Amino acid sequence: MSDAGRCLHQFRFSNFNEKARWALAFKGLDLPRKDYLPGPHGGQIKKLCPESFTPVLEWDGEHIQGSAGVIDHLERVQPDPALYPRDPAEKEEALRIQAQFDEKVGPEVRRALFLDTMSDAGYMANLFAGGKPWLVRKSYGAMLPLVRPLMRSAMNLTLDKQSAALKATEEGLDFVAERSKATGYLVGSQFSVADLAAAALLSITANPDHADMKRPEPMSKTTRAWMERWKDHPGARWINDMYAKHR
Ligand SMILES: N[C@@H](CCC(=O)N[C@@H](CS)C(=O)NCC(=O)O)C(=O)O
Repeated sequence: MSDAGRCLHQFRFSNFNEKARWALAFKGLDLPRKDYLPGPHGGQIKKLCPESFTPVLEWDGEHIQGSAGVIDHLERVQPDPALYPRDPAEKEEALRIQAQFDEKVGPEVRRALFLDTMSDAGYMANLFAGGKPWLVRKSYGAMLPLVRPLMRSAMNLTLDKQSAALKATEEGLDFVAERSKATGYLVGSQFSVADLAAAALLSITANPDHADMKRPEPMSKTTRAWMERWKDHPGARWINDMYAKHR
C-alpha cells in the first residue's frame, strides 16, 4: 500500500497523539509524521480541520481529527488486526471505556501533569521540540513564557483544578489495575481499543520504555517528582505491561 498522501499531524509529546500513534503502529502502518509546536500550531491545524487540536490523520485527501475518529477510520480501512472486539457487547463496552478515558481521564491526567511540570521551560521545549534543530528548540524554550498562557487556557490549567485532576488520575489508574485483574485486559481476554486508549492516555504517569513516550534524561526536578508520585501504583505497572506486550 502506498503511504503517499497519508501522514499523522501531531504533537510529539501528548497522550492523545500517542493514542493515534499506537493505533497506527498496531495496524502495522508506519506513516510519516508532521510535528507541530503547541502555540503556533493553532493556525496551521485550522487550515486542515475545523478545530485546532491534534492528532489529525491525513488519509488520501481526507483529514480525520481526534484520536477516536482516527481509530474508527483505521478499523474500517484496515480491520486486521482488530482493535474493536468482535462480540457486540464487548465492543460496546470497549468503546464506552474509550469514551470515558477520552472525555474524563485523558484531559485530567494531562492537566495534573502540566500543572505540576510546565514551569520548567527548557524541559518542556525539549519534550515538544525534541526533533527540531537546536536553534528551534532554544527559541521555543525562550518563547514558552508566551505560549504558557495559551496552554493554560486550552487545557484549563488553573490551580483550583489541581486536586480534582490528581484524583481523576488516581481513579484512572485504580480502574485499570482493578479491571485488568482477571485477564490482564480491560474487556474480555484480548487487547482492544479499551486497553489502547487507557494505556496511551495514562502513559504520561508511567514513562513507558518506548521511543515515542520515554522522557528525555535528565528529567527536570518537577517531572522526576511527578514520576515518583505514581511509580508504585499497580495501574502504572499495567501500563508498562501493555507497552511491553502490544506497543
Ligand atoms: N478528544 C480529542 C482531544 C485531543 C486533544 O486534546 N489534543 C491536544 C493535545 S493532547 C491538542 O492538540 N491541543 C491543542 C488545541 O486544542 O489547540 C482526541 O481524542 O484526540
